[in-house]
Amino acid sequence: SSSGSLPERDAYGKNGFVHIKNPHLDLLPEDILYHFDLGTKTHDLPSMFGDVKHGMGIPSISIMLHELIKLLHHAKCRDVTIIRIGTSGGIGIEPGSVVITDVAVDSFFRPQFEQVVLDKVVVRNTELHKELAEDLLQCSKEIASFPTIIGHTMCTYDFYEGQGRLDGALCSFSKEEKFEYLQRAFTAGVRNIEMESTVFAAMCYLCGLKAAVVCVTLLNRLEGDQIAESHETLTEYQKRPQQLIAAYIKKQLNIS
Ligand code: R2B
Ligand code: URA
Repeated sequence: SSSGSLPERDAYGKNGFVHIKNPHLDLLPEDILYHFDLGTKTHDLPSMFGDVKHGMGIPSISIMLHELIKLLHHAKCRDVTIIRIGTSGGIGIEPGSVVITDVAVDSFFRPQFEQVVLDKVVVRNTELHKELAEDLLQCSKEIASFPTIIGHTMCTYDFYEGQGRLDGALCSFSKEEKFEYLQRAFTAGVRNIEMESTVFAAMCYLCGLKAAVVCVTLLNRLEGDQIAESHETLTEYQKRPQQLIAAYIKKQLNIS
């Protein structure tokens, strides 16, 4: 990759392998990952997980959620809270701001997700857990490290034309039309755009999971389309939702 010489890459070993900073680990005859119920002798971890890649967008997260929710069910987990964290494009807010979603909306700013089931369109609710969103906002005030707001999140099926970008391989609208659309989104209460929130909200709601969506904004879409901040800045931004959720979890567990 072009960012091979950046300091963050030092955390990784040669050939892209994850570097474990623990000299004792190599001396273990077997490493048992107790909480995952996996071990290096009992399981062929490279063949089980060596090709793990994370997808993007509604189809990827929906497949993952089907199986995660069934796993929670089979494991008889109770009172589960599930939080999607990630990146997004902001609308009219400072880059690096974190948006806690109150409702995920589609490209028409409708608070719904349309799932095609057989040959019918089933419309599902995309509201998120209000109290959880408020608790997360409160947490962000306590850590006070970066701007955080509650707002609507628009979920699209595409990163380029689907998010009104002028820099895709295809573009079938004018600059003026782009701004008019983003302006209307802002007026409708949309503060950021990403690609998973509607199906996430819909599935969690139907399955009775307390759910939140917390995404950092990498840019202000009223100012541009390209993600041009430095690798360092983007890495720092991406840590923000994790920092907020870590603070929330600590608070829930009463750890200071
Ligand atoms: C946010 O970032 C990704 C696109 O760059 C996508 O997964 C999303 O929702
Ligand atoms: N992710 C998106 O989906 N859009 C952006 O603009 C940035 C990150």
